[in-house]
Amino acid sequence: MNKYLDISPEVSAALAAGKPVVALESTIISHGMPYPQNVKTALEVEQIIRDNGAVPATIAIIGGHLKAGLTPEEIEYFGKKGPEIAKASRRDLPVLVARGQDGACTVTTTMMIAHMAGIGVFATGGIGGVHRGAETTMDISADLEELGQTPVMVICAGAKSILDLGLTLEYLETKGVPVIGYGTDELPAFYTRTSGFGVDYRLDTPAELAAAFHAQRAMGLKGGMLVTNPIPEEYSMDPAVINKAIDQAIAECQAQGVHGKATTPFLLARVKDLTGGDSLDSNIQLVFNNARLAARTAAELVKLG
Ligand code: PSU
Ligand code: MN
Repeated sequence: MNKYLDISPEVSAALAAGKPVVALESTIISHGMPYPQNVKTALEVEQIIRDNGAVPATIAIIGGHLKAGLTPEEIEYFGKKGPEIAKASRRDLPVLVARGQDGACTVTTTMMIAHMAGIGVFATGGIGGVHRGAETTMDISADLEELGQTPVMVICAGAKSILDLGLTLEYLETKGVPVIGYGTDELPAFYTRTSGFGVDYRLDTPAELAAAFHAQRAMGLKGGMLVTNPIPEEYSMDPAVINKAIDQAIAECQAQGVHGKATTPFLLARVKDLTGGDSLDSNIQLVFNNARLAARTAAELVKLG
């Protein structure tokens, strides 16, 4: 175990006892939602995981330590500081850790730290992917590379159409990442249940998800698994409304020359502002939905040894 890894006593005890644990990211707290909804949501997500029989492990970098399992005070700190906390992807870890700084973990770094800690299942909202226009900008999220090399199951609500969903699926195919639809044959597009793109496999129960991931790990295959769980019908949004906001956000992003790690947070914030509170509400509900599924899947996974 590396000396920078710091697993909370509760998470450490759960892992040692073979109990189910679910990892959660912290970029969604610091960069993905406004304060105080971010803190309220993060704490509720942890409660939902407990209510469904697993232990939550929110993952972040604090003072240069890779933390698996935060206290409510630490979650409040990440929520309140918001974007002042560096968004930490794989390339940021060495310098942040060496300097003893804080970092909000993206899907990439949450997968890395979850794996270091021995946690196999991770719930979030949406993943990064191949951006629209990537054929000239080369903006492809490190999340896709991580899915190609780190054995963690990521349960999300699909990807937002701020991305090129077709190219994102092509990239995942190249990297050998199974894309699973939970109860659906179609890739969900975060705010909406459909996208027009098919997934690789449809699985219908937490036990089936656990069995597939168990087989992947037992074969020693490197790489993760992407489970896409459609937003509950009652919270899904009108595709015309959301797509209009996304198109406008992308146009503003290009006009303002936003690039690099700032692109995704910029687009997410603009889409939220342009659609009022509706998209934030949907965003919160889909994270709850993913947390429930992750806890149940982690509970099935521990039965397989
Ligand atoms: N997409 C979302 N919500 C998010 C993110 C992406 O719908 O909160 C965050 C996640 O932390 C993800 C990161 O890992 O943005 C991807 O950033 P980038 O595109 O810069 O790799
Ligand atoms: Mn990028």
